[in-house]
Amino acid sequence: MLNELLKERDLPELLTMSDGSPVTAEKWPERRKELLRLLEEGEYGKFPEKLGETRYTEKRRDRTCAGVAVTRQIDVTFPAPDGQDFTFPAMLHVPDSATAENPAPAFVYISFGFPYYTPLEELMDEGVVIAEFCMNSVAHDGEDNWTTLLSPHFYPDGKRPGNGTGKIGMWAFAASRLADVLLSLDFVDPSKLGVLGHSRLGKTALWAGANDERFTHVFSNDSGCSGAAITRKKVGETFPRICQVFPYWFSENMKIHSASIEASESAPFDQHFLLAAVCPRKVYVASATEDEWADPTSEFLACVAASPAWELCGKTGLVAPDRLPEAWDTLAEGNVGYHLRKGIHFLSRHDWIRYIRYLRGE
Ligand code: GTR
Repeated sequence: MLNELLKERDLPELLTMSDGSPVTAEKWPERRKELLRLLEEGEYGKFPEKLGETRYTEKRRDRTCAGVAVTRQIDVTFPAPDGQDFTFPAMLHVPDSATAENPAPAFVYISFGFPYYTPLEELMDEGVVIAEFCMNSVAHDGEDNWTTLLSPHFYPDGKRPGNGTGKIGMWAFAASRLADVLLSLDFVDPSKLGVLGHSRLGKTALWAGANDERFTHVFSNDSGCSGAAITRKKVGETFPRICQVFPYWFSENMKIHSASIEASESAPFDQHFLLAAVCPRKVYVASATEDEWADPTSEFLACVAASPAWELCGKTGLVAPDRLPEAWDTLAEGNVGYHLRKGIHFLSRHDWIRYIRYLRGE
């Protein structure tokens, strides 16, 4: 049944190199680079290059969560493309159980603002480190003609080349810089480093995780259009609509593929390329039953369509019965994970707990 549903989407071939030759396991790293290039060129813009060391300073440290954790407020500084330093604030939430002797799994959590969607006491009780930053302290989530925060460091004259990064790329780059910080801490287990975001920040987490191979687990919560959801025959939000409302999230070139539904359905990529670019690492997608704007079926089908990449590399992709998921299904056995929560567009405790279990390898 799932194969039939995928056929109807008429997706671009994942396992054919751009020169028409078949992708082999040996050629996977090369194919992964092609996928990233297609997504850079057509959708998000070039993923920024790291130009030097990331530094941080601690501004404040408090005991939190009834005294079982410490929250550190830090400023993270990295060299921007114009040669100047850029600094953004972040929070490190560290449960007492995370020590050098017992390093903990950790998430970079890209947030809408402190403390949205963050059930911190439960998260600390689960023993995971959370490093969060707010998108609006890196790049303003609105039209600013590239004049505020990180944007003018990329486009000092306000002009952006066709494949110049959009705001999703800037947020994703900041997630990588916060990973630099986490990976310098001895109480973090580098073999369990997740990146997570909800909705527009789920798109961002996928883009960060697709590019930065230090993220071992990549989590997309209700990311929908231009995130985990297949674009071809998607319901709810479409490329034309998202680019009309949020053009600054994407590259200028994305306008080519968002000019019409037909244009979006003949792009040389679809969103299963984004999930597959995480291979051979792990990617996990979650949907909510009432989130029709994101389109749970198209999010699920992207997981199915991306899975052959893992199978080619001798790993399991999504392990799922041959039917569409039902509410509360959790499919977390493979290197592609998925769950369908009942309810609305939201990052809930149910979602967090499943992500934590997946990150821990349970
Ligand atoms: C909506 C947008 C979605 C999703 C959502 C969110 O307005 O259409 O793509 O990103 O915002 O971020 O909450």
